[in-house]
Amino acid sequence: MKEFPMITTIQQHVLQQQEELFPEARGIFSSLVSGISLATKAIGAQVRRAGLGDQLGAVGSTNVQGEEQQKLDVYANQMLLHCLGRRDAVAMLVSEENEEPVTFDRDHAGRYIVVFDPLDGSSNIDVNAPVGTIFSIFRRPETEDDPTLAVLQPGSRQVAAGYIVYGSSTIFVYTAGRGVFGFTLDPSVGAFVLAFENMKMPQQGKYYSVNEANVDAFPTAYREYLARIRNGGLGCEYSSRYVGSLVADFHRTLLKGGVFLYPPTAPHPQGKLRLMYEANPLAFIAEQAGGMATDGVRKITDIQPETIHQRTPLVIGSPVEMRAFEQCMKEAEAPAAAGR
Ligand code: AHM
Ligand code: MG
Repeated sequence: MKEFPMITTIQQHVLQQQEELFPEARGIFSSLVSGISLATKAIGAQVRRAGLGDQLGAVGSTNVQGEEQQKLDVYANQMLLHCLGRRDAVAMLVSEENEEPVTFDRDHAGRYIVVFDPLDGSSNIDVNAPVGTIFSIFRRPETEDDPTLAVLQPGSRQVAAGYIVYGSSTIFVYTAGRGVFGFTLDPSVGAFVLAFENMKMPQQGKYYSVNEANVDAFPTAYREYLARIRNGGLGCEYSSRYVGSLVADFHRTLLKGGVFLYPPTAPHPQGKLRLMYEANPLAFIAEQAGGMATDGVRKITDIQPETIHQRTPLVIGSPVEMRAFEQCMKEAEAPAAAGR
């Protein structure tokens, strides 16, 4: 009899990993991933239809960051809250679009906190560029009753993290601390199917990714680093690539190697990106794939957050580019220390 190639869906994969990693979790963790997968299939479908109905453009309100909310931001947020809020394992949901954590009174059943950016890069939708969803999962600390304090955990405590990129295809990338796996949405099956097994970032890439329009406002060490990259100081000829959609820029960096930077600038002295639902999940994935992530001083995953929507500078990428960045930071510190 002819043997047909079999597929592995994200649910099957998570169940297998769960048996190995969290035998005590009894399907709980996979139910969270199923909730995210369901919500993001619905979000992806709306993103693909953008322009056909009335989904494009702003709703006329701003979110907690003071940023204009797009209609699809609101839809994506509601869909994640709806699909995850019904899972018994969820104690709290924290979203870029909500000022405070959304809590569920489930006594001790709710053991996980899911933090997410429902639709990252949403200002790109109107021009048909890729956008994404980013998430991070923590255990709820047993001894902390205050929801905000329960959420404020460093990235090193993430149980799992991932992102979905709505690009030329829809791809779901996740880690639960044992490697990074990528799944492509097969629209004919309606499932995310394993397509990238144990993803590893190349040691060095040929792309650097940064909003160079801001370069005059970057700290000196960042400018020196970019000059080194451009002048062949890292032993390779680089090209620049910048979508302005973090998930898309990071996904390319994961597959092709290189470095992505969002440095501190004058309007954003703490950087623009958010620690808990942008930097942390991508840093966890980068580390699992053999890469690194820093805020210029510390590992991203070592930062103890002080507020839920806190911003951070982010430099993330392949080991060669990241070590060269650390070197630039050290050299910038040395004369400063000598002059003290
Ligand atoms: P958002 O969460 O409001 O969409 O903003 C985050 C986005 C990232 O996707 C992207 O890396 C960055 O903003 C681009 O910012 P800029 O336009 O300043 O380069
Ligand atoms: Mg975002």
